[in-house]
Amino acid sequence: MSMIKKILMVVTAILFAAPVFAGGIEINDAYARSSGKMAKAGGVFMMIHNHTGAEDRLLEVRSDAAKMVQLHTHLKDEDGVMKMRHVPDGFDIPAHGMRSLKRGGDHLMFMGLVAPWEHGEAIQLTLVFENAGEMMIEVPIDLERKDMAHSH
Ligand SMILES: [Cu+2]
Repeated sequence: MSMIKKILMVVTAILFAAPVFAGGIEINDAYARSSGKMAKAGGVFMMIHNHTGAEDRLLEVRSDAAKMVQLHTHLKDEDGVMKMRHVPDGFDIPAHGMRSLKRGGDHLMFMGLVAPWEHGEAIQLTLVFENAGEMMIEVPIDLERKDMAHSH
Protein backbone atom coordinates (compact mmCIF):
# COMPACT_ATOMS: atom_id res chain seq x y z
CA MET A 1 0.00 0.00 0.00
CA SER A 2 1.33 3.44 -0.89
CA MET A 3 2.16 5.89 1.86
CA ILE A 4 -0.44 8.35 0.59
CA LYS A 5 -3.15 5.72 0.64
CA LYS A 6 -2.17 4.80 4.19
CA ILE A 7 -2.33 8.42 5.32
CA LEU A 8 -5.72 8.88 3.64
CA MET A 9 -7.08 5.82 5.42
CA VAL A 10 -5.93 7.14 8.79
CA VAL A 11 -7.48 10.54 8.12
CA THR A 12 -10.74 8.90 7.02
CA ALA A 13 -10.85 6.82 10.18
CA ILE A 14 -10.56 9.98 12.27
CA LEU A 15 -13.21 11.94 10.38
CA PHE A 16 -15.78 9.17 10.15
CA ALA A 17 -16.50 6.36 12.56
CA ALA A 18 -14.92 3.27 11.05
CA PRO A 19 -17.27 0.39 10.30
CA VAL A 20 -17.51 -2.14 13.12
CA PHE A 21 -18.05 -5.85 12.49
CA ALA A 22 -19.17 -8.63 14.84
CA GLY A 23 -21.00 -11.90 14.24
CA GLY A 24 -21.84 -10.96 10.65
CA ILE A 25 -23.26 -7.59 11.69
CA GLU A 26 -21.70 -4.40 10.37
CA ILE A 27 -22.34 -0.93 11.77
CA ASN A 28 -21.75 2.02 9.46
CA ASP A 29 -21.95 5.77 9.69
CA ALA A 30 -23.04 5.94 13.34
CA TYR A 31 -23.49 9.36 14.90
CA ALA A 32 -25.13 10.88 17.96
CA ARG A 33 -26.86 14.21 18.23
CA SER A 34 -28.86 16.27 20.68
CA SER A 35 -30.59 19.59 20.12
CA GLY A 36 -28.07 21.56 22.16
CA LYS A 37 -26.29 21.95 25.48
CA MET A 38 -29.52 22.05 27.49
CA ALA A 39 -30.92 18.91 25.88
CA LYS A 40 -31.86 16.15 28.31
CA ALA A 41 -32.18 13.59 25.53
CA GLY A 42 -30.40 12.67 22.34
CA GLY A 43 -30.68 10.35 19.38
CA VAL A 44 -28.23 7.89 17.86
CA PHE A 45 -28.40 6.92 14.19
CA MET A 46 -26.56 4.34 12.09
CA MET A 47 -26.83 1.75 9.36
CA ILE A 48 -26.95 -1.86 10.48
CA HIS A 49 -26.01 -4.47 7.86
CA ASN A 50 -26.66 -8.16 8.35
CA HIS A 51 -24.19 -10.24 6.30
CA THR A 52 -25.54 -13.56 7.56
CA GLY A 53 -28.23 -15.81 6.09
CA ALA A 54 -30.44 -15.49 9.16
CA GLU A 55 -32.55 -12.62 10.42
CA ASP A 56 -31.08 -10.91 13.44
CA ARG A 57 -32.65 -8.51 15.89
CA LEU A 58 -31.38 -5.55 17.86
CA LEU A 59 -32.90 -6.27 21.26
CA GLU A 60 -31.57 -3.50 23.44
CA VAL A 61 -28.90 -0.87 23.87
CA ARG A 62 -26.90 -0.12 27.00
CA SER A 63 -24.87 2.98 27.69
CA ASP A 64 -23.49 4.95 30.60
CA ALA A 65 -24.15 8.14 28.63
CA ALA A 66 -27.82 8.23 29.68
CA LYS A 67 -30.09 7.02 32.46
CA MET A 68 -32.17 5.08 29.95
CA VAL A 69 -31.81 4.04 26.31
CA GLN A 70 -34.82 2.90 24.29
CA LEU A 71 -35.39 1.75 20.73
CA HIS A 72 -37.78 4.28 19.17
CA THR A 73 -39.62 4.69 15.94
CA HIS A 74 -41.87 7.42 14.54
CA LEU A 75 -45.50 6.55 13.91
CA LYS A 76 -48.51 8.63 12.89
CA ASP A 77 -51.14 8.93 15.62
CA GLU A 78 -54.93 9.21 15.08
CA ASP A 79 -54.57 12.90 14.25
CA GLY A 80 -51.88 12.30 11.64
CA VAL A 81 -49.16 13.70 13.87
CA MET A 82 -45.81 11.90 13.86
CA LYS A 83 -44.94 10.71 17.36
CA MET A 84 -42.06 8.72 18.80
CA ARG A 85 -42.90 5.27 20.09
CA HIS A 86 -40.90 2.79 22.11
CA VAL A 87 -40.37 -0.48 20.21
CA PRO A 88 -40.15 -3.14 22.93
CA ASP A 89 -39.67 -6.06 20.49
CA GLY A 90 -36.55 -4.52 18.98
CA PHE A 91 -35.50 -3.85 15.39
CA ASP A 92 -35.26 -6.85 13.07
CA ILE A 93 -32.49 -6.83 10.51
CA PRO A 94 -33.30 -9.07 7.53
CA ALA A 95 -30.90 -11.78 6.35
CA HIS A 96 -28.41 -10.25 3.89
CA GLY A 97 -30.25 -6.99 4.52
CA MET A 98 -29.94 -3.62 6.15
CA ARG A 99 -31.83 -1.43 8.58
CA SER A 100 -31.23 2.27 8.63
CA LEU A 101 -31.68 4.20 11.87
CA LYS A 102 -32.29 7.77 10.83
CA ARG A 103 -33.91 11.00 11.89
CA GLY A 104 -37.68 10.84 11.50
CA GLY A 105 -37.57 7.05 11.57
CA ASP A 106 -36.11 4.32 13.75
CA HIS A 107 -33.54 5.58 16.24
CA LEU A 108 -31.88 4.94 19.58
CA MET A 109 -33.27 7.33 22.19
CA PHE A 110 -30.97 8.37 25.01
CA MET A 111 -33.02 9.81 27.87
CA GLY A 112 -31.53 11.57 30.86
CA LEU A 113 -28.13 12.46 29.44
CA VAL A 114 -25.46 12.15 32.11
CA ALA A 115 -23.48 15.02 30.55
CA PRO A 116 -24.26 17.41 27.67
CA TRP A 117 -23.24 16.06 24.28
CA GLU A 118 -20.37 18.13 22.89
CA HIS A 119 -19.70 18.20 19.18
CA GLY A 120 -16.58 16.22 18.32
CA GLU A 121 -16.68 14.03 21.41
CA ALA A 122 -17.94 10.47 21.45
CA ILE A 123 -20.15 8.19 23.50
CA GLN A 124 -19.83 4.47 24.05
CA LEU A 125 -22.69 2.06 23.82
CA THR A 126 -23.34 -1.65 23.63
CA LEU A 127 -25.72 -3.04 21.03
CA VAL A 128 -27.31 -6.33 22.04
CA PHE A 129 -28.29 -8.56 19.11
CA GLU A 130 -30.26 -11.78 19.32
CA ASN A 131 -27.73 -13.75 17.21
CA ALA A 132 -24.60 -11.61 16.98
CA GLY A 133 -24.54 -10.96 20.71
CA GLU A 134 -23.10 -7.86 22.31
CA MET A 135 -21.23 -5.30 20.29
CA MET A 136 -19.52 -2.33 21.92
CA ILE A 137 -19.13 0.70 19.68
CA GLU A 138 -17.94 4.26 19.98
CA VAL A 139 -20.20 6.82 18.33
CA PRO A 140 -19.03 10.34 17.47
CA ILE A 141 -21.24 13.23 18.54
CA ASP A 142 -22.09 15.26 15.47
CA LEU A 143 -24.26 18.29 16.16
CA GLU A 144 -23.71 19.73 12.68
CA ARG A 145 -24.98 16.81 10.64
CA LYS A 146 -27.70 17.81 8.20
CA ASP A 147 -30.97 15.94 8.36
CA MET A 148 -30.73 13.34 5.58
CA ALA A 149 -34.38 12.28 5.86
CA HIS A 150 -35.57 14.64 3.11
CA SER A 151 -32.63 14.42 0.73
CA HIS A 152 -33.93 12.05 -1.96
CU1 LIG B 1 -37.07 8.97 20.31
